[in-house]
Amino acid sequence: MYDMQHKKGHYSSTIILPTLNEAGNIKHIISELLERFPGSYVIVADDGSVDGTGKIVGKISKTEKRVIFLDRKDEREHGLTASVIDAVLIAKGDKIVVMDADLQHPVSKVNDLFSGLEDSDIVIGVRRSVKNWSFGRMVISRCMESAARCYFRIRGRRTCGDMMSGFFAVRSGVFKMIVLENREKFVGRGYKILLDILRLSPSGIKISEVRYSAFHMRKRGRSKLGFRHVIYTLASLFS
Ligand SMILES: Nc1nc2c(ncn2[C@@H]2O[C@H](COP(=O)(O)OP(=O)(O)O)[C@@H](O)[C@H]2O)c(=O)[nH]1
Ligand SMILES: [Mg+2]
Repeated sequence: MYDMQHKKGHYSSTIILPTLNEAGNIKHIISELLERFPGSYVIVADDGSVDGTGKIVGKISKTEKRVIFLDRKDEREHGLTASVIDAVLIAKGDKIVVMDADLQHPVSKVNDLFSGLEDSDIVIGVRRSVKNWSFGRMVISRCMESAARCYFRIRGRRTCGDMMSGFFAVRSGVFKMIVLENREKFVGRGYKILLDILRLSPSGIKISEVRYSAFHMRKRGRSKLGFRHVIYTLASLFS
């Protein structure tokens, strides 16, 4: 199994969870990740949740050194992308996974993402299908995905099976390099950091995919995706 190095006291990877009002989910996902990945750090990058998420994570991080609470409530720029970027810059180990904190991404697939990094720089979790999405959300998602694919093809860049995935892994060195060299080109308030990474990554980067079918419905809390994020995604594409 991938996650063995912890036995030597060496933490080999970091899992980043961006959060905004995930009090109903955060405890659950942290304990599942800690149990399955004893050699990983978990960074919770919280954007000033008002439902107590920060309090819960702060408390856990006091007794569990593998949990790092990145409290962004006083930051000037809020947003999912900006939060992940800040977390990447303090991430430890040579592998980074980014996933939602709302239990929609299967924890059971995280190991496949990590393993994929043995011979790729970026490994993307690709959803086979999404059930129970509203018609509107499905249409917007498909349109954005097609627009992204078209734009990337025109630019001669590689596409992948889910350009908008929020569930992916990147080698730390590659991730930090892309962020440090292009910080101002990321759309911080945006929702689709993977698009920025793919757009800004140097040619020659090796990308692979891990398919998963279980994209769970949210059980607690609600989606923060709004119309403005569509605009930010377009900005990610065309800037
Ligand atoms: N730090 C941060 N996290 C966010 C923000 N918006 C959403 N999130 C988190 O990003 C993940 C995905 O958000 P969600 O609303 O579930 O998006 P959806 O799955 O596309 O509907 C969840 O863990 C959210 O708590 C934000 O502005 N800042
Ligand atoms: Mg979600």
